[in-house]
Amino acid sequence: ILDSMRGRMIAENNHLMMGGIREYENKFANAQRILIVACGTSWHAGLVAEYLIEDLARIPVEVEYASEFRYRNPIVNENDIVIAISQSGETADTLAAIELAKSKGATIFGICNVVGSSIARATDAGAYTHAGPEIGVASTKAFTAQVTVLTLIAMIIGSKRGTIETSKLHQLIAELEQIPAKVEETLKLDKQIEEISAIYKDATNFLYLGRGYNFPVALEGALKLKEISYIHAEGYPAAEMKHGPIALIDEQMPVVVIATKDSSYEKIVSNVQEVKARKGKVIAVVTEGDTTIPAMADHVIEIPETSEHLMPLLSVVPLQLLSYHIAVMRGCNVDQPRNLAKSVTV
Ligand code: F1P
Repeated sequence: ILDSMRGRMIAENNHLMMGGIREYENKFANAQRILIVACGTSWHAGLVAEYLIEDLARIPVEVEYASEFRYRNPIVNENDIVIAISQSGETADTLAAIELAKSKGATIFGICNVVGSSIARATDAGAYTHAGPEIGVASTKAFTAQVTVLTLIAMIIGSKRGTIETSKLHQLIAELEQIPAKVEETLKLDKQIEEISAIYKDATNFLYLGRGYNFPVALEGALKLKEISYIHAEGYPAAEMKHGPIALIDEQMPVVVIATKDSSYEKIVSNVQEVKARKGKVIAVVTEGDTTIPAMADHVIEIPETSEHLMPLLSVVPLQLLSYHIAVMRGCNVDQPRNLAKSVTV
């Protein structure tokens, strides 16, 4: 991890996407703005990066669906850095967004899983996630790997720019080292999540709520359920609930709340109260040892504690397992969901 903080591990492992993070450290540190383009799960990883980079490196970040960006007339400047994220490296929308940004002189940094893919070749520099092939169509481990690379980028730029305190940086590095073991711990929740899945497998709608770093995770949880279980699901920032989705809540509505201990914890406690007051069924993902939300929730999934900056790496796992079990119980093909292609090349 320390090596990768100096850009070495990532840069040296990435022969094809020349440059790597280290060579572009200065460029990133001096960027006026970072634009992130991606689709689907990769877009959600980009949203986590917006929170990370703005918080740790204090550079403005915009995250765009490549499928929109490519068709509008966006403002892109020569001193912008565009990060393109794609598991397959073949997504046509993301490739077209890259070409558009390139034509306006921006520097393109790719984060891809597939070595030598079209997106890897179209970028100026980049980092491979090396997550191995995704067996199924829906991205899962690619998300974790993308968020890890993006976390390192935010930490590297933040330390270069002096916007992150050394003690904080060391704390994050130490916590990052513990993430693999904590993911293992989280995977042990499989049986419990299977039991919860059996209760809700016939639901027709799901709501996913999260705040801060867990907001993109709520979006990702909802997307996974849609993709592999074919259940209508919506992800929302919990604070937006009162602006519309709250009207949907009744005793039929399962609400997955990602409510780990972080800077927005007190606020999400009141969101859970709002859901319970309307008789919604709360499946809460909480930090181990929490007692406040478990006292209100219908089902509690406890995951290990970590810094809020790293929490998406853990909190996404129970949501992936929930979608997986519900899909299997509904007889869906989790590896090859209907209507979805591994690489969306049109
Ligand atoms: C983007 C994506 C995936 C999704 C599905 C369709 O792919 O939307 O996130 O799970 O496979 O494509 P990519 O650009 O990350 O390869």
